[in-house]
Amino acid sequence: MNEEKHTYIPIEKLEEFKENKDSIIIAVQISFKNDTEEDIHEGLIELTKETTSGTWVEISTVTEGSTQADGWIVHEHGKIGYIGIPAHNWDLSGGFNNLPANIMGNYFGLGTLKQARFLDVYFPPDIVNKFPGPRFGVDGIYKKMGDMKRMITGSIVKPKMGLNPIEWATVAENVFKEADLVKDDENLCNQVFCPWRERFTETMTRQQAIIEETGEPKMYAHNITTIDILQRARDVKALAEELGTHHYSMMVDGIISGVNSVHRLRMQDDLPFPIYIHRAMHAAMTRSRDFGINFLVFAKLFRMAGADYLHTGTYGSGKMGEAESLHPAFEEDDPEIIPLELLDDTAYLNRALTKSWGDLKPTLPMASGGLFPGALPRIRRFNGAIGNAFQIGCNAGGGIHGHPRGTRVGAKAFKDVAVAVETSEYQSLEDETARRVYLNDFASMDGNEHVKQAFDKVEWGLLV
Ligand code: CAP
Ligand code: MG
Repeated sequence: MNEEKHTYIPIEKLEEFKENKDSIIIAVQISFKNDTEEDIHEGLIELTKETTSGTWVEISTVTEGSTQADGWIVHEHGKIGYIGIPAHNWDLSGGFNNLPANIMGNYFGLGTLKQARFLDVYFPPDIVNKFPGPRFGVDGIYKKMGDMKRMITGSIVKPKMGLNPIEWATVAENVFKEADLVKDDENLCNQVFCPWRERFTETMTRQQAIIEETGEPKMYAHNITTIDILQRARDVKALAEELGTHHYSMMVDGIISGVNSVHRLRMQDDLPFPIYIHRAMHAAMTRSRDFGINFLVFAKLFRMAGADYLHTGTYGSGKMGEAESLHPAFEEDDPEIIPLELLDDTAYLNRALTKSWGDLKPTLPMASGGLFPGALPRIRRFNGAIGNAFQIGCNAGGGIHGHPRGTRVGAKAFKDVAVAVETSEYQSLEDETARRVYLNDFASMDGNEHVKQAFDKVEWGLLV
């Protein structure tokens, strides 16, 4: 069991997969009693009963028919159980409001379990294809961004709260003058100090003027996470039509409002706008190694529900994560086995978001959280190593507004580094030293002082 304790077998790689491929399969890591093989098996039986048709004691009301909803253990791998759940246990008419109780409901509360971490989920293709997936997807988003052949660069207006609409829009305008995307922060919506209508109007008016002046594509992800998300989306659409603009996405705090709210928004054909999912609050469930839900599960659900953009981390280059290494397994399309601790690495998440999956379009991963211009080369290298090249969005809040020469110059530095790492010369460089030399030479060129100031800023630096 020792070697197994530290590895994970992707569900589709199980030797028992073929005979279980028409069922839902969940992978859960548990701790039970003394964690002997027998204890783990017993704990998995308890978990299986609790998440399908059973309860904590034998009952007299079981019928021959009721066993159609029973779950079973597909495979055991160390402390990980792969549990089969009949596909019909998911009331598809209930969408993503019925699913969670079937795959991540009661078992976290079982007092007998000393650990329960939901690692991964598999759905049969005919379930996956019942969901719409992204309306635009990676290609559709890049088409809206003029098919730019580089990472999309964006910013979150900071301070994230407290600015009035004019102040907010002025910061946004300075970003739009250089970079591609501006988003509301996760907690800014319609506060008294920054009503959404005024913020949207002031921002989109400025954005429109910059688009007309430069001809460059721009995108504003406007937070509609409110009581009635669909009504707010329709109100935003009506205001945008009044303003004569359409360069915006609907941003939803997807964990907070629920996958179902994203799916319902995606199903509105009168609201054909990109859906941008921020994952605020995810860490309350994803960070613990004892009880929780791996973000990989949410990434799959949000892709099915229709997320065009989804925050998935920074390959360990920012404030939200430990520095990540690029495990060789991630350079394969479908690794047979991976180190368990890497299951929520950005590389694995981004592969899940973008690899072929039923009829679903790929969702564009967004990297955000403590980023700065000098962080982009490392992100580009990791993204290229998993086969996604420049197809990723990168946002910086403090890493743009904290530039010594202010927001506009910070946004220019952020965008200029994204351009610099796309040159064929840079892309041909194999080793870290050569890449570092190239970028420092680039920063030392006349006219690139703003980049050098970003690389020299002690809290930022240069990651290749
Ligand atoms: C980043 C950010 C993002 C989180 C998201 C923030 O600001 O706006 O919401 O980083 O993290 O509020 O911290 P900075 P994740 O660029 O100033 O750090 O993408 O992991 O959900
Ligand atoms: Mg934020």
